Amino acid sequence: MKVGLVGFPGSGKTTIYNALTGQRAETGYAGRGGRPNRAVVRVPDQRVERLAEIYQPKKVTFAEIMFVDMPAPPGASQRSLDPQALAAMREMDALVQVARGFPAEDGTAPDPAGELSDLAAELALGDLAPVERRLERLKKERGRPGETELLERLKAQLEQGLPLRQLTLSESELTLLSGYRFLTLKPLLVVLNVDEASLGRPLPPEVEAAAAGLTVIPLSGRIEMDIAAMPPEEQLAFARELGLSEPAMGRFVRAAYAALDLISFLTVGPDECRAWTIRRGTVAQRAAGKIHSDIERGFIRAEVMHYDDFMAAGGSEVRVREAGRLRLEGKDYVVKDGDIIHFRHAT
Ligand SMILES: Nc1nc2c(ncn2[C@@H]2O[C@H](COP(=O)(O)OP(=O)(O)OP(=O)(O)O)[C@@H](O)[C@H]2O)c(=O)[nH]1
Ligand SMILES: [Mg+2]
Repeated sequence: MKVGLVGFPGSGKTTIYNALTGQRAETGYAGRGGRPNRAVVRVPDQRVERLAEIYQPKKVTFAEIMFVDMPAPPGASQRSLDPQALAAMREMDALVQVARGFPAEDGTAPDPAGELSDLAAELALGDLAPVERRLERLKKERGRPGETELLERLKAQLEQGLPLRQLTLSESELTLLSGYRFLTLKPLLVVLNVDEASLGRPLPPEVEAAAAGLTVIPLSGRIEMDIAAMPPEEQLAFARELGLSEPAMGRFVRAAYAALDLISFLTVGPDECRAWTIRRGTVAQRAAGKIHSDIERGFIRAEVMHYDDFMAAGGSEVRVREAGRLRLEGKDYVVKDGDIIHFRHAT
């Protein structure tokens, strides 16, 4: 999954990127105008670790997220996004807006609520342009049935500066729209980058209002970046000393999975224990395709035991089977978080 860190210049995107990935990309003005920073991180998952202890596999593989930190162009103005930035954002599966909650180096006071509403307006404008272009074309050529009506609906929403994700769109409408890769249809999460002193304070009401139902994760980028740069075995103790339950990565990933409606299923065996990330609601046959398209195509059935049942049975597949908790599921079975699955497939 590709997650883009977006926001206005100097909001702390690169700092948060370093905090989440443990990288040491250059922050501040020196980091401006370069290429995007990219890093793949593993999603912490104790279940995978426990399973690996039981199976002792040759390989252990965690779910992964790729973070992309988009640099502001040199000389970027404070509150706008250039077409290049919009294009790069379209490539992402999800977006994380970093909003500045600390005074800037030049003393400019923070205005995170303003940044949230300004970015929302920029994204809505970015989506409005292709809708208007297509509607213009549809005056001269025949579109697909219902296309004009659908696009008029989107236009009305975007003209009010509102995101498309607030509309109720059917599966077939979403399919028709998939080529646009609309920015305001992508899952969006907000990181409020606050000063050390503001950690633990409740969210300011104006930020809550501007976030309009989005998940807001308060983080102190600078502290978290320092934590992420420490040896792994010292990170937890240091975070606890600062009154944080754990380093940013774990807190962020949990909030992000919940907000993005992501879950993990697991596969086990002597070769590999592994977590796979899917959208909630994915059926077994589609989930199999995460592993390999051949397994999806030749899908016969899924043998499923839940991680909790497996652990309750002392980590023994035989005992899970005896307890009647090993299930055979068909292609339309909706996969649950923590399902340990063995796919039977024709080759
Ligand atoms: N006080 C404080 N300063 C921070 C924090 N996070 C970032 N900064 C500072 O804010 C400045 C900008 O941070 P960056 O991470 O480079 O911001 P950016 O969003 O990547 O900036 P551009 O790439 O130029 O758009 C740097 O001087 C950081 O050290 C924080 O949590 N607290
Ligand atoms: Mg940066």
